[in-house]
Amino acid sequence: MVHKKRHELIAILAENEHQFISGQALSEQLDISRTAIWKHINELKKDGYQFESAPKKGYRLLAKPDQLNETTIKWGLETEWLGKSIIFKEKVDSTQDLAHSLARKGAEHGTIILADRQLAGRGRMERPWVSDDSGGIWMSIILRPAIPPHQASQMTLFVAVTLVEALEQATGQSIQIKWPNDLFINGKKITGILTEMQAELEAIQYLIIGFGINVNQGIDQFPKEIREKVTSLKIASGQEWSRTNLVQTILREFEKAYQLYIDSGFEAIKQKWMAHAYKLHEKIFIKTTQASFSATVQGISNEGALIVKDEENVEKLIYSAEINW
Ligand code: BT5
Repeated sequence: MVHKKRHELIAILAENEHQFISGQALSEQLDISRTAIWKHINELKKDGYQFESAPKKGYRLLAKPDQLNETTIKWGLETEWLGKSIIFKEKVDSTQDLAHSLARKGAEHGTIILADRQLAGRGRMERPWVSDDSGGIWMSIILRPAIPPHQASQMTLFVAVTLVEALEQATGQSIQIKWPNDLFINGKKITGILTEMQAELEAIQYLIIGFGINVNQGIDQFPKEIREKVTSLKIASGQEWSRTNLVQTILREFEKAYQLYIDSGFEAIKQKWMAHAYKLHEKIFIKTTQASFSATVQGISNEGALIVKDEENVEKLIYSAEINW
């Protein structure tokens, strides 16, 4: 109960970012005494919130801690529909699984699910995703797009482009997209994307877009087996980043790009994808169920397939394969 009031108090102060709100007004709105308000403020200070208080004027919120939660994300969030509903968990098995169960119960388009730590984060084909650490952004977005199911693979590429742009904008790092669903900095994986869908033949019921971004982990925080091939924004840039600010930038850019994609289609995204493609025109080695061959990367198709040219200069579309990059 106490925490509910504290949550409401911070929400009121956060909504009125630059203004003082009097103890009297807060006490009326929250229906608790002014002494109780003062006690909550002191507890919030211990959590890292900073306030200015002045006699007669009341309280004003100056800074929030870099703690991911619903309130810190909502404070300063510039989106219209994305993240209107935010579910935050300190600990969860997988935000992806929680998102599925919420979507089945009717969670609205644009609901986001975030966790500080995941105990069973997963990648494609049930591969484990290391995320038992609050240094990263582990997030799933529920979307209900009016596109046919066969276009869903475009969404992974759309998300890759959007995340690259948001992260480059926020951190100044140079990021590449490795087909189909990885983001790379300096040849190492910083982000993985997992798109899952519930659909009927003609229509998508919902999409769950999950992504994990390594933000403030040091290399020792990753298991030995993957240390050679992973990185974080901190490792790459030498500084820590506010996960809250990154989440806000991502949500803002995601909403803008989503609208563009729905209104104007895939072409603009394809161009941007090409501009960030990992190993574009370079040689890779491909193993499909039918054949193994070397090829050079050319781009992507509208269906989200990788376009390559083999050694005889014949163009091929790759939908799924083991690739040696
Ligand atoms: C992916 O799968 O890259 C998609 C990862 C999606 C994770 C998000 S986090 C929020 C949401 N909730 C979930 O439970 N999942 C989503 P895939 O392409 O299959 O890559 C998996 C491989 O990446 C693993 O086999 C490791 O080699 C490597 N890996 C695992 N953890 C990593 C990490 N933290 N950073 C970089 N690489 C990692």
